[in-house]
Amino acid sequence: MDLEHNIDGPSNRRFVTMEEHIISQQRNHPTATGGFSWLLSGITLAARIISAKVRRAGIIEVLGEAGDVNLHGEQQQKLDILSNRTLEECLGFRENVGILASEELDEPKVIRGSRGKYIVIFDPLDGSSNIDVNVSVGTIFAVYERDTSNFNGSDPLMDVLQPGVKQLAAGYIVYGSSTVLTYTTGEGVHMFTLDPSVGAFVLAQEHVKMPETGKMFSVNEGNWNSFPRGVQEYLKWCKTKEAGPYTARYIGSLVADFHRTLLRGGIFLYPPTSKAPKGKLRLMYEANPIAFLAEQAGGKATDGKQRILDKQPESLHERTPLVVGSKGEVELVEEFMHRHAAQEALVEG
Ligand code: AHM
Ligand code: MG
Repeated sequence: MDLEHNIDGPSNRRFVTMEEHIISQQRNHPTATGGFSWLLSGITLAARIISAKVRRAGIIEVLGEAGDVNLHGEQQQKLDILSNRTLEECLGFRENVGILASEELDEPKVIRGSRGKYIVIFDPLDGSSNIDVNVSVGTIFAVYERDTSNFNGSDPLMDVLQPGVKQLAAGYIVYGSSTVLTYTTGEGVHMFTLDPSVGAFVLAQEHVKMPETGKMFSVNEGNWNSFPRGVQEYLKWCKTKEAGPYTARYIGSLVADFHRTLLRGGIFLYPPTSKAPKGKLRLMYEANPIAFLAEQAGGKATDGKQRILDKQPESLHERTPLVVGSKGEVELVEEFMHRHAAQEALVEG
């Protein structure tokens, strides 16, 4: 997209904000009403507020456990609860948002009985335990359309349980050394940096492409003993002379680990383990939006058996194994997994 020619008006301004970018993208869709950009601007507003709270976490005493009492005798609130409330408030003002679902809510929430046609599902502050040690955290979101034939008092959970392939938009915000927002509406992946001096997300990179291969793996190897054999064999192979040199990188914050993988290439894995036999990460607000972004950037995402975006969710908080990253690297892991699954089947048979 040529933004210079898409954005009207006399301007010598050298930057494009996220809101302007969305509007200019919508011009490619003559039937668009602007409602969708209104919704996404609710997410950018929440992201700016959460970013400010994350940056001031130590100062305003929102670290630690909810329920603690701070120096002033006030009830402390965990930053992930505050982030959740911020998203609920910012999106709740958008009359076209019908249902919100979040890691912090047991069940989907219908907004003021609204008939809004969009569903927003989010992890308000992923990796929040990292915040106590000043490591990057993030917000992840996915937007779906609600089945309007279901408006008459149907169970909102039924509206929410859609496979990732139906996402209209997805993205994340990483609160790292700077705050970066990355989103897709199915027309490529675009990246913005929060400029604190103007309080706006400014376009940093359009049509981000993930390198097709990349010798970097990202996995919690502390769980090695309970990884599936195929994953163990892939990781062993990465460390051989013939394959190497690979680099290991693991932050333990999905958004930050994925952000690096998107830009540098390589692979992120969270396989099933004995502690989390179905994987640790959540399908609806972690794996699906990340998988949508990965595919839009030319990468791939699988649970080891099937494409993440094709999985039909059974529940809001269900977990999934996740292997995501450069297409070539994900296919290599798939090969290792298939080979070893076949060998194991032969032994069992
Ligand atoms: P959370 O939603 O409780 O923050 O957990 C999700 C996080 C991800 O950000 C990260 O990829 C993963 O947990 C790390 O898990 P582990 O500490 O087991 O390696
Ligand atoms: Mg999370």
